[in-house]
Amino acid sequence: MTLRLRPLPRTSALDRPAPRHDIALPLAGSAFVWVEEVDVVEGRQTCEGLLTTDLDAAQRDRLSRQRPALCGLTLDRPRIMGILNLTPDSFSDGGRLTDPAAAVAAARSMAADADILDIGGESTRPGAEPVPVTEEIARTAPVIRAIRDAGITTPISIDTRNATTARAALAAGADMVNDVSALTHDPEMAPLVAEAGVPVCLMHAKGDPRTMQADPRYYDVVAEVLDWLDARAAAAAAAGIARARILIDPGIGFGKTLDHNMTLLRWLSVFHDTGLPVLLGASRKRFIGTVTGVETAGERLAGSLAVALHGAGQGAHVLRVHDVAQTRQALDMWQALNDPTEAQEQT
Ligand code: HH2
Repeated sequence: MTLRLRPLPRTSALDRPAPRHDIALPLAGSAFVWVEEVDVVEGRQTCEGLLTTDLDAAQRDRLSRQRPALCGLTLDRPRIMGILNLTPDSFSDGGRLTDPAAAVAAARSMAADADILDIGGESTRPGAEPVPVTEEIARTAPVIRAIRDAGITTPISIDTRNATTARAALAAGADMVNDVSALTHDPEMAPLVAEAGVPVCLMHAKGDPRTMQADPRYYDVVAEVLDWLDARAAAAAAAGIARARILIDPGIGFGKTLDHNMTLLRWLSVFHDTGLPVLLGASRKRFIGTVTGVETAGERLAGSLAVALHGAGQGAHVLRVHDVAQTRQALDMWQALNDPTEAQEQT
Protein backbone atom coordinates (compact mmCIF):
# COMPACT_ATOMS: atom_id res chain seq x y z
CA MET A 1 0.00 0.00 0.00
CA THR A 2 1.15 3.54 -0.77
CA LEU A 3 2.29 5.75 2.11
CA ARG A 4 0.03 8.78 2.35
CA LEU A 5 -0.03 12.03 4.26
CA ARG A 6 -3.18 12.53 6.32
CA PRO A 7 -3.44 16.16 7.40
CA LEU A 8 -5.28 16.60 10.72
CA PRO A 9 -7.56 19.60 10.07
CA ARG A 10 -8.01 22.44 12.54
CA THR A 11 -10.45 25.33 12.54
CA SER A 12 -10.67 28.50 14.64
CA ALA A 13 -13.75 27.27 16.46
CA LEU A 14 -11.62 24.52 18.03
CA ASP A 15 -9.80 24.94 21.33
CA ARG A 16 -6.82 26.90 20.04
CA PRO A 17 -8.01 30.35 18.92
CA ALA A 18 -5.78 30.98 15.91
CA PRO A 19 -3.23 29.22 13.71
CA ARG A 20 0.30 28.96 15.08
CA HIS A 21 2.01 30.98 12.43
CA ASP A 22 5.29 29.11 12.72
CA ILE A 23 3.84 25.74 11.71
CA ALA A 24 0.26 26.27 10.44
CA LEU A 25 -0.49 25.81 6.73
CA PRO A 26 -3.81 26.39 5.01
CA LEU A 27 -5.40 23.01 4.26
CA ALA A 28 -5.56 22.64 0.47
CA GLY A 29 -5.77 26.42 0.05
CA SER A 30 -8.60 26.93 2.55
CA ALA A 31 -9.10 30.31 4.22
CA PHE A 32 -10.89 28.56 7.11
CA VAL A 33 -9.18 25.24 7.80
CA TRP A 34 -5.51 24.72 8.46
CA VAL A 35 -3.11 21.99 9.39
CA GLU A 36 -0.25 21.77 11.88
CA GLU A 37 -0.02 18.01 12.33
CA VAL A 38 0.14 15.32 9.67
CA ASP A 39 -0.01 11.55 10.08
CA VAL A 40 1.96 9.35 7.73
CA VAL A 41 -0.47 6.48 7.00
CA GLU A 42 -0.50 3.21 5.13
CA GLY A 43 -4.16 2.48 4.49
CA ARG A 44 -5.70 3.26 7.85
CA GLN A 45 -2.55 2.33 9.76
CA THR A 46 -0.79 5.38 11.24
CA CYS A 47 2.98 4.96 10.91
CA GLU A 48 4.25 8.28 12.21
CA GLY A 49 3.02 11.66 13.44
CA LEU A 50 4.73 14.74 11.98
CA LEU A 51 4.50 18.51 12.17
CA THR A 52 4.23 20.45 8.91
CA THR A 53 7.81 21.63 9.56
CA ASP A 54 8.96 17.99 9.20
CA LEU A 55 7.62 17.82 5.62
CA ASP A 56 9.69 18.59 2.55
CA ALA A 57 8.76 21.50 0.29
CA ALA A 58 6.90 19.32 -2.23
CA GLN A 59 4.79 17.69 0.51
CA ARG A 60 3.96 21.02 2.10
CA ASP A 61 3.00 22.41 -1.27
CA ARG A 62 0.80 19.39 -2.07
CA LEU A 63 -1.16 19.64 1.18
CA SER A 64 -1.52 23.39 1.35
CA ARG A 65 -1.39 24.89 -2.15
CA GLN A 66 -4.39 26.90 -3.34
CA ARG A 67 -6.23 24.64 -5.80
CA PRO A 68 -6.83 26.19 -9.26
CA ALA A 69 -10.03 28.17 -9.64
CA LEU A 70 -13.00 26.11 -10.85
CA CYS A 71 -15.12 27.81 -13.55
CA GLY A 72 -13.84 31.14 -12.22
CA LEU A 73 -14.57 30.25 -8.55
CA THR A 74 -11.68 30.44 -6.10
CA LEU A 75 -11.49 27.28 -4.02
CA ASP A 76 -10.46 28.95 -0.76
CA ARG A 77 -13.87 28.11 0.75
CA PRO A 78 -16.41 25.31 0.28
CA ARG A 79 -18.41 25.89 -2.88
CA ILE A 80 -22.00 24.69 -3.24
CA MET A 81 -22.94 22.55 -6.22
CA GLY A 82 -26.76 22.49 -6.41
CA ILE A 83 -28.35 19.32 -7.83
CA LEU A 84 -30.91 19.67 -10.63
CA ASN A 85 -32.05 16.17 -11.53
CA LEU A 86 -34.05 16.17 -14.78
CA THR A 87 -35.02 12.55 -14.24
CA PRO A 88 -38.27 10.78 -13.49
CA ASP A 89 -36.57 8.37 -11.08
CA SER A 90 -33.81 9.98 -8.97
CA PHE A 91 -33.74 8.61 -5.45
CA SER A 92 -34.80 11.78 -3.65
CA ASP A 93 -36.19 14.25 -6.18
CA GLY A 94 -37.09 12.23 -9.28
CA GLY A 95 -40.03 13.46 -11.36
CA ARG A 96 -40.08 17.01 -9.98
CA LEU A 97 -38.47 18.72 -12.94
CA THR A 98 -39.56 16.93 -16.09
CA ASP A 99 -41.14 20.12 -17.46
CA PRO A 100 -38.42 22.50 -18.85
CA ALA A 101 -40.14 25.64 -17.51
CA ALA A 102 -40.17 24.13 -14.00
CA ALA A 103 -36.50 23.24 -14.42
CA VAL A 104 -35.55 26.79 -15.41
CA ALA A 105 -37.52 28.17 -12.44
CA ALA A 106 -35.74 25.73 -10.12
CA ALA A 107 -32.38 26.73 -11.62
CA ARG A 108 -33.17 30.41 -11.06
CA SER A 109 -34.09 29.89 -7.45
CA MET A 110 -31.07 27.62 -6.83
CA ALA A 111 -28.72 30.10 -8.53
CA ALA A 112 -29.38 32.57 -5.70
CA ASP A 113 -27.30 30.41 -3.36
CA ALA A 114 -25.43 27.85 -5.48
CA ASP A 115 -21.97 28.39 -6.93
CA ILE A 116 -22.47 25.69 -9.58
CA LEU A 117 -25.57 23.90 -10.92
CA ASP A 118 -25.14 20.16 -11.55
CA ILE A 119 -27.61 18.98 -14.17
CA GLY A 120 -28.27 15.29 -14.76
CA GLY A 121 -30.61 13.27 -16.96
CA GLU A 122 -29.82 9.77 -15.75
CA SER A 123 -30.30 8.45 -12.23
CA THR A 124 -27.30 6.55 -10.89
CA ARG A 125 -29.00 5.47 -7.67
CA PRO A 126 -28.42 1.84 -6.65
CA GLY A 127 -30.38 -0.45 -8.97
CA ALA A 128 -31.07 2.24 -11.61
CA GLU A 129 -31.33 1.13 -15.25
CA PRO A 130 -29.25 3.03 -17.84
CA VAL A 131 -31.11 5.64 -19.92
CA PRO A 132 -30.69 5.76 -23.74
CA VAL A 133 -28.33 8.59 -24.65
CA THR A 134 -30.89 10.24 -26.94
CA GLU A 135 -33.29 10.43 -24.00
CA GLU A 136 -30.57 11.76 -21.66
CA ILE A 137 -29.73 14.51 -24.18
CA ALA A 138 -33.40 15.38 -24.70
CA ARG A 139 -33.78 15.81 -20.92
CA THR A 140 -30.68 17.96 -20.36
CA ALA A 141 -29.47 19.99 -23.38
CA PRO A 142 -32.69 22.00 -24.00
CA VAL A 143 -32.92 22.88 -20.30
CA ILE A 144 -29.29 24.05 -20.20
CA ARG A 145 -29.94 26.20 -23.27
CA ALA A 146 -33.12 27.59 -21.70
CA ILE A 147 -31.23 28.42 -18.48
CA ARG A 148 -28.66 30.35 -20.49
CA ASP A 149 -31.38 32.03 -22.59
CA ALA A 150 -33.02 33.12 -19.34
CA GLY A 151 -29.82 34.99 -18.45
CA ILE A 152 -28.74 32.70 -15.61
CA THR A 153 -24.94 32.75 -15.71
CA THR A 154 -24.09 30.38 -12.83
CA PRO A 155 -21.55 27.75 -13.96
CA ILE A 156 -23.24 24.52 -15.04
CA SER A 157 -21.87 21.02 -14.67
CA ILE A 158 -23.30 18.15 -16.71
CA ASP A 159 -23.66 14.98 -14.66
CA THR A 160 -23.21 12.23 -17.24
CA ARG A 161 -21.13 9.17 -18.11
CA ASN A 162 -21.74 9.63 -21.84
CA ALA A 163 -19.60 11.74 -24.17
CA THR A 164 -22.46 12.51 -26.58
CA THR A 165 -24.55 13.89 -23.73
CA ALA A 166 -21.61 15.89 -22.42
CA ARG A 167 -20.90 17.31 -25.89
CA ALA A 168 -24.53 18.43 -26.32
CA ALA A 169 -24.55 19.95 -22.84
CA LEU A 170 -21.31 21.88 -23.40
CA ALA A 171 -22.67 23.16 -26.72
CA ALA A 172 -25.83 24.29 -24.92
CA GLY A 173 -23.87 26.28 -22.33
CA ALA A 174 -22.50 23.89 -19.67
CA ASP A 175 -19.04 24.60 -18.27
CA MET A 176 -17.78 21.33 -16.78
CA VAL A 177 -18.33 17.58 -16.74
CA ASN A 178 -19.21 15.48 -13.70
CA ASP A 179 -18.62 11.83 -14.58
CA VAL A 180 -19.54 9.27 -11.89
CA SER A 181 -17.57 6.66 -13.86
CA ALA A 182 -14.37 8.79 -13.84
CA LEU A 183 -14.08 8.49 -17.66
CA THR A 184 -14.31 4.66 -17.62
CA HIS A 185 -17.84 4.26 -19.04
CA ASP A 186 -17.39 5.89 -22.44
CA PRO A 187 -14.00 5.84 -24.23
CA GLU A 188 -14.96 9.06 -26.03
CA MET A 189 -15.33 11.02 -22.79
CA ALA A 190 -11.64 11.67 -22.01
CA PRO A 191 -10.85 12.96 -25.54
CA LEU A 192 -13.95 15.15 -25.44
CA VAL A 193 -13.04 16.71 -22.08
CA ALA A 194 -9.43 17.20 -23.25
CA GLU A 195 -10.53 18.87 -26.47
CA ALA A 196 -13.17 21.06 -24.80
CA GLY A 197 -10.63 22.17 -22.15
CA VAL A 198 -13.26 22.05 -19.39
CA PRO A 199 -12.91 20.86 -15.77
CA VAL A 200 -13.96 17.30 -14.95
CA CYS A 201 -14.92 15.60 -11.71
CA LEU A 202 -13.65 12.02 -11.46
CA MET A 203 -15.77 10.04 -9.00
CA HIS A 204 -14.97 6.66 -7.50
CA ALA A 205 -17.57 3.92 -7.95
CA LYS A 206 -17.20 0.19 -7.46
CA GLY A 207 -19.28 -1.55 -10.11
CA ASP A 208 -22.12 0.07 -12.03
CA PRO A 209 -25.33 1.44 -10.54
CA ARG A 210 -27.32 -1.73 -11.28
CA THR A 211 -25.15 -3.97 -9.13
CA MET A 212 -22.85 -1.75 -7.05
CA GLN A 213 -24.57 -2.28 -3.69
CA ALA A 214 -24.38 -6.09 -3.88
CA ASP A 215 -21.85 -6.81 -1.13
CA PRO A 216 -19.07 -4.33 -1.99
CA ARG A 217 -15.67 -5.26 -0.48
CA TYR A 218 -12.34 -3.44 -0.22
CA TYR A 219 -8.90 -4.45 1.07
CA ASP A 220 -8.87 -0.99 2.71
CA VAL A 221 -11.54 1.41 1.52
CA VAL A 222 -9.43 4.56 2.00
CA ALA A 223 -6.31 3.17 0.31
CA GLU A 224 -8.24 1.56 -2.54
CA VAL A 225 -10.38 4.60 -3.36
CA LEU A 226 -7.34 6.90 -3.18
CA ASP A 227 -5.17 4.66 -5.37
CA TRP A 228 -7.98 4.28 -7.89
CA LEU A 229 -8.60 8.03 -8.09
CA ASP A 230 -4.87 8.71 -8.45
CA ALA A 231 -4.78 6.22 -11.34
CA ARG A 232 -7.83 7.78 -12.97
CA ALA A 233 -6.32 11.27 -12.65
CA ALA A 234 -3.12 9.95 -14.27
CA ALA A 235 -5.17 8.38 -17.09
CA ALA A 236 -7.03 11.66 -17.59
CA ALA A 237 -3.76 13.59 -17.72
CA ALA A 238 -2.35 11.05 -20.21
CA ALA A 239 -5.42 11.67 -22.38
CA GLY A 240 -4.53 15.37 -22.49
CA ILE A 241 -6.70 16.74 -19.67
CA ALA A 242 -4.74 19.38 -17.74
CA ARG A 243 -4.28 18.40 -14.07
CA ALA A 244 -5.43 21.89 -13.17
CA ARG A 245 -8.89 20.92 -14.47
CA ILE A 246 -9.30 17.67 -12.50
CA LEU A 247 -11.36 17.22 -9.31
CA ILE A 248 -11.74 13.99 -7.37
CA ASP A 249 -14.68 12.57 -5.40
CA PRO A 250 -14.70 9.47 -3.14
CA GLY A 251 -18.20 8.60 -4.43
CA ILE A 252 -20.25 8.27 -1.25
CA GLY A 253 -22.85 5.50 -1.71
CA PHE A 254 -21.41 4.15 -4.95
CA GLY A 255 -20.54 0.54 -4.12
CA LYS A 256 -20.10 1.25 -0.42
CA THR A 257 -21.59 -0.03 2.81
CA LEU A 258 -22.46 2.24 5.73
CA ASP A 259 -19.08 1.45 7.24
CA HIS A 260 -17.25 2.32 3.99
CA ASN A 261 -19.09 5.65 3.69
CA MET A 262 -18.44 6.62 7.31
CA THR A 263 -14.76 5.68 7.05
CA LEU A 264 -14.29 7.73 3.87
CA LEU A 265 -15.92 10.73 5.53
CA ARG A 266 -13.77 10.41 8.67
CA TRP A 267 -10.67 10.11 6.50
CA LEU A 268 -11.64 12.73 3.93
CA SER A 269 -8.64 15.00 4.56
CA VAL A 270 -6.23 12.31 3.31
CA PHE A 271 -7.63 12.93 -0.19
CA HIS A 272 -5.74 16.25 -0.16
CA ASP A 273 -2.57 14.17 -0.46
CA THR A 274 -3.38 13.89 -4.19
CA GLY A 275 -2.97 17.67 -4.54
CA LEU A 276 -6.35 17.79 -6.33
CA PRO A 277 -9.55 19.57 -5.28
CA VAL A 278 -12.06 17.36 -3.49
CA LEU A 279 -15.80 17.19 -4.20
CA LEU A 280 -18.19 15.55 -1.73
CA GLY A 281 -21.68 14.31 -2.63
CA ALA A 282 -23.48 12.94 0.41
CA SER A 283 -26.76 14.88 0.36
CA ARG A 284 -29.85 12.85 1.39
CA LYS A 285 -28.07 9.55 0.77
CA ARG A 286 -29.13 6.21 2.21
CA PHE A 287 -26.36 6.08 4.84
CA ILE A 288 -27.79 9.24 6.44
CA GLY A 289 -31.14 7.48 6.66
CA THR A 290 -29.48 4.45 8.23
CA VAL A 291 -27.65 6.46 10.89
CA THR A 292 -30.59 8.74 11.72
CA GLY A 293 -33.52 6.38 11.16
CA VAL A 294 -35.07 8.79 8.62
CA GLU A 295 -36.56 6.58 5.92
CA THR A 296 -37.72 9.26 3.44
CA ALA A 297 -34.82 10.74 1.44
CA GLY A 298 -36.46 14.19 1.19
CA GLU A 299 -36.58 14.42 5.00
CA ARG A 300 -32.83 13.98 5.50
CA LEU A 301 -31.99 17.71 5.46
CA ALA A 302 -30.58 17.95 8.99
CA GLY A 303 -28.40 14.87 8.57
CA SER A 304 -27.25 16.17 5.18
CA LEU A 305 -26.25 19.52 6.70
CA ALA A 306 -24.26 17.73 9.41
CA VAL A 307 -22.33 15.83 6.74
CA ALA A 308 -21.82 18.99 4.63
CA LEU A 309 -20.31 20.81 7.63
CA HIS A 310 -18.15 17.81 8.40
CA GLY A 311 -16.92 17.95 4.78
CA ALA A 312 -16.21 21.67 5.12
CA GLY A 313 -14.16 20.98 8.25
CA GLN A 314 -12.13 18.40 6.34
CA GLY A 315 -11.33 20.98 3.64
CA ALA A 316 -13.68 19.70 0.90
CA HIS A 317 -13.74 22.21 -1.94
CA VAL A 318 -17.16 21.48 -3.45
CA LEU A 319 -20.28 20.18 -1.69
CA ARG A 320 -22.89 18.63 -4.01
CA VAL A 321 -26.28 19.12 -2.35
CA HIS A 322 -30.03 19.11 -2.97
CA ASP A 323 -30.96 21.69 -0.31
CA VAL A 324 -28.98 24.66 -1.56
CA ALA A 325 -30.45 27.58 0.44
CA GLN A 326 -30.22 25.65 3.71
CA THR A 327 -26.66 24.56 2.99
CA ARG A 328 -25.73 28.16 2.18
CA GLN A 329 -27.12 29.27 5.54
CA ALA A 330 -25.22 26.54 7.38
CA LEU A 331 -21.97 27.33 5.55
CA ASP A 332 -22.33 31.07 6.17
CA MET A 333 -22.52 30.31 9.91
CA TRP A 334 -19.64 27.84 9.70
CA GLN A 335 -17.49 30.41 7.92
CA ALA A 336 -18.35 33.14 10.42
CA LEU A 337 -17.45 30.86 13.34
CA ASN A 338 -14.23 29.68 11.75
CA ASP A 339 -12.96 32.96 10.38
CA PRO A 340 -9.38 33.06 11.73
CA THR A 341 -9.18 36.87 11.67
CA GLU A 342 -12.27 37.15 13.90
CA ALA A 343 -10.93 34.51 16.28
CA GLN A 344 -7.67 36.40 16.68
CA GLU A 345 -9.43 39.66 17.49
CA GLN A 346 -11.24 38.05 20.39
CA THR A 347 -8.13 36.77 22.20
N1 HH2 B 1 -24.08 11.32 -6.50
C1 HH2 B 1 -25.11 11.15 -7.33
C2 HH2 B 1 -25.05 11.58 -8.67
N2 HH2 B 1 -23.94 12.20 -9.13
N3 HH2 B 1 -21.77 13.04 -8.76
C3 HH2 B 1 -20.71 13.21 -7.95
N4 HH2 B 1 -19.60 13.81 -8.40
N5 HH2 B 1 -20.73 12.78 -6.64
C4 HH2 B 1 -21.81 12.16 -6.11
O1 HH2 B 1 -21.76 11.77 -4.92
C5 HH2 B 1 -22.95 11.93 -6.96
C6 HH2 B 1 -22.89 12.40 -8.29
C7 HH2 B 1 -26.37 10.50 -6.83
O2 HH2 B 1 -27.23 11.44 -6.26
P1 HH2 B 1 -28.49 12.12 -7.00
O3 HH2 B 1 -28.07 12.87 -8.23
O4 HH2 B 1 -29.23 12.93 -6.02
O5 HH2 B 1 -29.40 10.90 -7.35
P2 HH2 B 1 -29.71 10.11 -8.70
O6 HH2 B 1 -28.42 9.48 -9.13
O7 HH2 B 1 -30.74 9.09 -8.28
O8 HH2 B 1 -30.22 11.07 -9.72
